[in-house]
Amino acid sequence: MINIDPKSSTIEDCKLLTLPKIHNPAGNITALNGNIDLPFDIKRVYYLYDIPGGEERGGHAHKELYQLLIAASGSFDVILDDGKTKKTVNLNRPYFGIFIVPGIWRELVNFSSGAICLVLASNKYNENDYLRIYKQFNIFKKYKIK
Ligand code: T46
Repeated sequence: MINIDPKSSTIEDCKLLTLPKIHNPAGNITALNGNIDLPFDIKRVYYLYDIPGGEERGGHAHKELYQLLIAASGSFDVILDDGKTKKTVNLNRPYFGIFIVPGIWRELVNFSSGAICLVLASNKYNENDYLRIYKQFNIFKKYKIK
């Protein structure tokens, strides 16, 4: 299990992963095994769908949670922010996933019609794990970017 200090994590710790694809003329399959195809054990799966045009999701950071975000259908942009630097990752294929470490502010924007954001997460839902106010996120990071 990966272990990154959330107070000093940076956007460089977040990686765009190319996921294994089992090709089949009748339709492809991607199978994800925790701690094998992604660097954490999967404790929770959730997905965002029926997202109205122009809506944005996210707008928070996690203190301990590791996640893999996949555009299971359609496309959207993930803006990653470590308090010092930002980068935008476009997800538009079900065989790409953005691995997000704790201590990273994220915003999900530009959802296409019918987009589905599939999330594999390292822990069960815990509202105390969220930093939902940007100022509190900055205090949490204490600007200790490595
Ligand atoms: C993230 C992005 C990509 C639960 O009760 N259980 C859950 O497992 C989740 C994920 C959410 N909820 C409740 C909490 C809120 O009352 O569902 C409501 C909406 O959650 P939130 O405002 O956090 O939704 P998003 O789309 O802004 O964020 C979600 C995840 O919370 C977050 O971890 O990274 O998707």
